[in-house]
Amino acid sequence: MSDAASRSNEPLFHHWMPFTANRQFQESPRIIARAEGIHYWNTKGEQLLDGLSGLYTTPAGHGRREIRDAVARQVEELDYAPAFQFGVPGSFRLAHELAQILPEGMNRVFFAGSGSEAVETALKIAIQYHRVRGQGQRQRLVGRERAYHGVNFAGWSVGGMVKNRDAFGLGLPGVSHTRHTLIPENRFVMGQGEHGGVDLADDLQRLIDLHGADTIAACIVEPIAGSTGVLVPPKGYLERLRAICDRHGILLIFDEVICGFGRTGHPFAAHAFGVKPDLLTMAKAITNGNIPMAAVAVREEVQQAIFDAAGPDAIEFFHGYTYSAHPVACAAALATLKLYRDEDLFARGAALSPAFLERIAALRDVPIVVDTRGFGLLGAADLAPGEKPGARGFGILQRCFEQGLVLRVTGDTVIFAPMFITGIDDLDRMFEILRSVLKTV
Ligand code: PXG
Repeated sequence: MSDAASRSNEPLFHHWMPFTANRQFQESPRIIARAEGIHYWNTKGEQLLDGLSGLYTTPAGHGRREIRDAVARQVEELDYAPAFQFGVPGSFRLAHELAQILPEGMNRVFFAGSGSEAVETALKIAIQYHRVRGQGQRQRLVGRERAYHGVNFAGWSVGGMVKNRDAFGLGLPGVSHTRHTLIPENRFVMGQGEHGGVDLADDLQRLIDLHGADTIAACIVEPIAGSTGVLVPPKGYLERLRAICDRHGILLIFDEVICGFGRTGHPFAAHAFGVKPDLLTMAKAITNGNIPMAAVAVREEVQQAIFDAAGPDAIEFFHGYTYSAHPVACAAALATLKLYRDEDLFARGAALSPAFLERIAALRDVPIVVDTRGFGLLGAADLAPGEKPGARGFGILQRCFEQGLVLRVTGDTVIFAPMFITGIDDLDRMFEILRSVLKTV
């Protein structure tokens, strides 16, 4: 045992863990103590394969020296400066670099500290945009069933994960949801399904018919719904959403907190699917997970409308966080983008995708696997529930960890999101472990 945690007798119960069965965890802790490349080590010094790129955060691999050095240099040079009415050099450089890889015209970037904050920011920009253009009645927000847009109030309100909503009351008023896009006709399809795209997107039109377009500010979707189990948009779905939004003056927001930075084989899912939103949220892989950071990219005209409405010396947007454009996060992000460029990592991820998707699809031969889905380096398999929904999934998580594999489980769905630097042998090992565990549950 090499780490402090394994030697200490400190109780575990003081830390109230997020999205975790705390008491169950305290009974059998899964503690990750060290990481490098595509591996973790637990407190016993045993090696684990990271099949989830951190938490979709770390596609360039753990322990990248280039990022560590940039962070260390930045802490030495400027650890922090006030975020409001003052600037730091890195944020302007970073926003400029992001604008080079974002869809054309999405070249205004607002920084936040987490994906949840980025979502709140995007929704507030959307509402203010309409207000400054004399359409303050456009306040309704449209989300989707099974969506995950973080845990803050607007985010969970537009989100559609039932467990994330039901303990917290009514949420934001004026929120409507379209159906999710997982339909039986597209079962076992890898990539985009042929069925349902237009019909499902037309849910937005139905909400417009019901509430009136002039009450709707924005429609927010994850291009691929990640957390809920990798729901790939059927063909034509995103295009149809875009067309409906255009026809009715509704802003389209892509939440790319998971999809962004090469996960789809392209810089952003907007590129992968050829549909451009008005606002785009990103987080996680922006710093390769090394330092918390998130951002909202905004179409130039959206920002311009908000700027035009304010006096030349006025604060245009009464919003921001203490850690918006934190200098250390900016340094980590700049070093990360450089790694993505220097090592051509998005292309490397794209090149790995067919082998990955093939292995996900091949899980179909396991009797308890009832669906497989995937796109780029995001893949999932649904399992038939065991005696209680979620029990089988949790058992798999636990046993995979014991066998040396970290993946994600939601309910009875297993999710893989391998790093872009993963080798074929590593992929084989991951699926070998999963398959051996699937035989036991
Ligand atoms: N939007 C999307 C699409 C996300 O996936 C958030 C917003 C919120 O980001 P923050 O940084 O506030 O957590 C997310 C986060 C999982 C899992 O296991 C996914 C997320 C977070 C935690 C767990 O799928 N995504």
